[in-house]
Amino acid sequence: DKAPVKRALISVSDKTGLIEAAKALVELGVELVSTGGTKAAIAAAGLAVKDVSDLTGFPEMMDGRVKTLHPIVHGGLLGVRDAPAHKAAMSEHGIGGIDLLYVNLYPFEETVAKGGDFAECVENIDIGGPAMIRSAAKNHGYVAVCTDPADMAEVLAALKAEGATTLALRKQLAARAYARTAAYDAAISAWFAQAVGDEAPTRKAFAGQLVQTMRYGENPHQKAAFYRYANPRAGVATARQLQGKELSYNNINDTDAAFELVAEFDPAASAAVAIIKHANPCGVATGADLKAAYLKALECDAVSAFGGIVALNRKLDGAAAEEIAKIFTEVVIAPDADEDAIAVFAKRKNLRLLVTGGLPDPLAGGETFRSVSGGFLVQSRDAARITAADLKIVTKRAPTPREIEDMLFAFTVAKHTKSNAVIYAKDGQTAGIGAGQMNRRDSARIAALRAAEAAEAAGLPQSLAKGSACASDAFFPFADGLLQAVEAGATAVIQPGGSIRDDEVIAAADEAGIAMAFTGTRVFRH
Ligand code: 93A
Repeated sequence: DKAPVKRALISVSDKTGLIEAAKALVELGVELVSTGGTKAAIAAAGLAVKDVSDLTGFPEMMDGRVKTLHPIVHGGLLGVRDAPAHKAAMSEHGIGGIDLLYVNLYPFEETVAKGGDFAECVENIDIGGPAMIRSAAKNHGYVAVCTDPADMAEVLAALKAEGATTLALRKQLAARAYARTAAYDAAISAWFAQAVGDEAPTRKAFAGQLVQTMRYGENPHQKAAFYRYANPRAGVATARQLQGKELSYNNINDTDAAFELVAEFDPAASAAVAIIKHANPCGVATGADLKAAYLKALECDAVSAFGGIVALNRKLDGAAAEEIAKIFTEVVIAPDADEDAIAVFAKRKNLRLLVTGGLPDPLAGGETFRSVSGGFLVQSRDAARITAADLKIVTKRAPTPREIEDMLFAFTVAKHTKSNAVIYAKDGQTAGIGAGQMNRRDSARIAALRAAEAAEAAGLPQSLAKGSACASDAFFPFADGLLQAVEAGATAVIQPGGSIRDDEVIAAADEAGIAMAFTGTRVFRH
């Protein structure tokens, strides 16, 4: 899989580092071929270099619009070196192989950024450069393609060390090359779309496959569409809808929140159900079966569950479906559904049933995006997973094994709840959820209120939070939030720790006789 480099084609608009690279290649015995300006620069440094025109027998023409767009160039980049028919074509037409391509493109993005007029921007759309990059990258089996000085440095290092590039390196370079041409074309289409006042081309430019256009977005005056990555992981974007109305923008957003949450619970260990409203959980529970888990999840906040999204971590069965069908539910999502469940839901025409064939991997990598005015934020997925081994017990009293289970359960739910998140949980059931508040004490208070009201609705003598574990997605900055949890009935607290007032908070916990553990990991979600 080693490929030596006998001939290199260099065509660069940004000539930074060009001479150094050309010199290094010449020293390695590589023959250089270049386009007009690049050739002039290399020749001026006293290095031997051929003109592309000498190869093609055609001059650069039409203001340079046509200089490398020729079968001699593309045949040299695309020819499969050990395919007999390709070899024959190369010798018949006098096509010599090009083993290394170094191209950077006309400065389109820079021209737009500096406010170039329409004609100037159009003239800076590079055609021949991307064509060569794409040819070379396609033929990575034999050709190394570089689109920036860092790529060149890697290739030079490989040539110096081994006199050849490895297939692994050439594949990496090809992947980067296509990312570069994709970004370049995305920049062109975004600029063009803006210039002609049409947003549709921008949507087309997303590296995704259109799943559906929605009637509207988060609100009726907003337009919306749903895309799937070219290579999606299991989840909402790959789900099959078995029945019900078309999914709305908010349905999809909420369903994703529900499914990502329920996927945290290993289906082999227990059944798990999450009920979501406005992208926040209003009830989460595990149980021996889905019906038991659903009833526990529902008990947490049956009022909010109305019109919610229900996600399950196991194949939906008839018994669970019967319970779910008792109240109005927008969407149900599960890895699969059995015949009984499908029969139960068939009577509920409006209920949307989605099956995915699997659960999203909570530990998977990948990125999440968020737009900001004039740009976007990218971060790696929150794949944090806290286990008992990660906990640092900071109080005099250590948590019991049962408390530890409740703590981990509550912290997992907190990870999927908008900040500030405070969760009370007991016996694999959320007892109270406080989400999306501007201060942690309010979240603790709301969670306590929910726990008390849920108990009242269920006719229980004491709050669901009695004897619960309390999770906080970030540290308690003061003791007041913790005291709120103690007052609600929590006997154990799990939180990241790391406040400058940790000592105060720990002292308050000790005084109240509760157990507390630090995770060292914060799980904000905004
Ligand atoms: O106008 S082009 O799209 N037509 C071409 O055939 C072509 N071949 C290379 N632009 C073309 N290039 C670009 O010229 C390269 O991508 C590079 O950015 C630039 C280098 O030109 P020069 O060597 O004359 O400075």
